[in-house]
Amino acid sequence: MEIKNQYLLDLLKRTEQRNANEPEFIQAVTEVFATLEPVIEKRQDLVDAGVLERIVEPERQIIFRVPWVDDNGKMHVNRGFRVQFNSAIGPYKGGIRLHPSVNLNIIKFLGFEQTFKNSLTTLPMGGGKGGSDFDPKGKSDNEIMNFCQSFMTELYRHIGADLDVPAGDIGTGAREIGFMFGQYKRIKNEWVGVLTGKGLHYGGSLARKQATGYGLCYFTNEMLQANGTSFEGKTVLVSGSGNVAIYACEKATEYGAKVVAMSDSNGYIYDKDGIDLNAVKQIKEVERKRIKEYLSYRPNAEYHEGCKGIWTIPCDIALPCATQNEIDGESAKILVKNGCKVVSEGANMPSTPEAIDTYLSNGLLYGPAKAANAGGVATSGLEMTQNSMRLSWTFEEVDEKLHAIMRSIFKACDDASKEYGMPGNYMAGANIAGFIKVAEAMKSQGNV
Ligand code: NDP
Ligand code: 2IT
Repeated sequence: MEIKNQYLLDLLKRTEQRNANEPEFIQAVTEVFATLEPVIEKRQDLVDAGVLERIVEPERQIIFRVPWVDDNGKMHVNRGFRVQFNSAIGPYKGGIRLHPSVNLNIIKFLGFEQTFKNSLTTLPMGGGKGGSDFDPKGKSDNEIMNFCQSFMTELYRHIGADLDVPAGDIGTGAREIGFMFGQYKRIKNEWVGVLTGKGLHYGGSLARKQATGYGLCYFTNEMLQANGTSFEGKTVLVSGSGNVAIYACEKATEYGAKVVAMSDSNGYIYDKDGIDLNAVKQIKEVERKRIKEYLSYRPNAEYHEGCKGIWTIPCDIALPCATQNEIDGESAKILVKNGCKVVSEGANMPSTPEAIDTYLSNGLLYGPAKAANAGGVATSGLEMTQNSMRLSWTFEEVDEKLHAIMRSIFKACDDASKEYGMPGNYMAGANIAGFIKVAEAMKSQGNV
């Protein structure tokens, strides 16, 4: 990925200088800029309107103290973030990540990506992201509740159903959303759809839990079909074993593929007969234990320490569904050497720039995160619609809408890649299609 356009190079340099020590944010901006050259050359009006200078600067960034007390009465202090990146096409929208690695840089890269992803969904949602360096692992339900209530006690004043609608991400699932929603309602004394990913008894949408993983497979299936192939009979690796990974595994298996490996941050399991997903759900969704426990359900499977090794297993299709930069250049080369033909991203920015170069130069089909994993936030958008209408759709209705959205996202990426002279480069297509809608909206709204 090389940028030649002088205007983009100068702006990237200024962005790097103004955001020193934010490598993931700069990585995300660089990737988008590298694919926008043909747009910039055609659309001087967008350059004149200062759209790019504005799009790399969040509209608002909030950082706050989150004090909470553990079960032994000890006080802890974490740092909370909400970055409201862009509201050109709708209220800020994006998840809340709870993981010790969270800092402003991580939340900014995620908020930047979210802006383009949400644009691709076809729904009216702007981009935002939040989180904390709180580590939910090993905490009791009571400690999780104390943290979530403290987090919301500050966050509530910055969000709203027509302003900013957070949701889940790493470390934030239905349990955490429930505690945050309860605290928001209590403080504001109003019941509104201010969070998505809610429980089904109180305004959550059917199929939201499955949406990111299913959507990833719907997108990947479109990409495979457009290139004359399918999931049928393919060997698949799915990294991670959280919300996205579990439902990617489920849908890929339904499509006739065999998923042979999954992982967590400690290590990976390899089951040559195909993953027993009920065992994984029991371990991860019910017991909240480590993936290593899989061996007690399937003694013939293998467990290996370290998460990178998963990419050394021969496969046809890799679906990274854990975290950023989990596939580096070296892992990408091993995947290619072992015959992998497709990489489609459930996680946000799971491939390093070197990995992406390796996919593209070896002719792999590459489904970039902001298109491939957009099914989660799209279904959050559908949850917002149901909340506003005060009704709930059936699982089938939501799933059908999700499927249609993923088809339209693939088409938008495919069309843009062709229109701008890079057919088959869905990363370029996703960045261009996502960008143009936000840029047009920003230009129309003037200097804001
Ligand atoms: P979960 O918390 O449910 O699961 C995360 C999984 O990834 C776990 O298996 C976790 O292992 C692993 N993981 C997390 N961090 C690391 C790390 N630093 N190194 C290795 N493994 C790690 O999160 P989700 O499934 O919701 O999210 C996974 C990815 O998908 C993220 O990139 C997220 O941003 C993205 N995403 C999520 C959406 C959603 O709707 N939830 C929508 C779109 C994208 P462990 O348990 O050991 O930490
Ligand atoms: O990265 C993502 O798109 C998400 N974590 C989902 C965000 C949402 O608002 O549903």
